[in-house]
Amino acid sequence: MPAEPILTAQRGETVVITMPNETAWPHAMHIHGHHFRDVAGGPWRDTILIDRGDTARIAFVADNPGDWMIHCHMLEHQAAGMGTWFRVI
Ligand SMILES: [Cu+2]
Repeated sequence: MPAEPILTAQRGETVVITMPNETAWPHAMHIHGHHFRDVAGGPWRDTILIDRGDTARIAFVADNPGDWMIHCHMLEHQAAGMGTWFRVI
């Protein structure tokens, strides 16, 4: 886990995260503490499956103060390092 968050958001700020999958495998990216939507539309989620070669662009309102993980929900991928975190202050 990195020592520093990938982003720090003010409470109430809208956060957009772009997640390109440049690997050879799909990844089920999961965010703690918040629900998000694909910016293209669709339901509220806490996990989004990103196929190889695809890019997900998600948005949410950072309304839950704390330190929150973003990681692949395929736990062998997380164990291999596919995890990071963000902060809401
Ligand atoms: Cu993965």
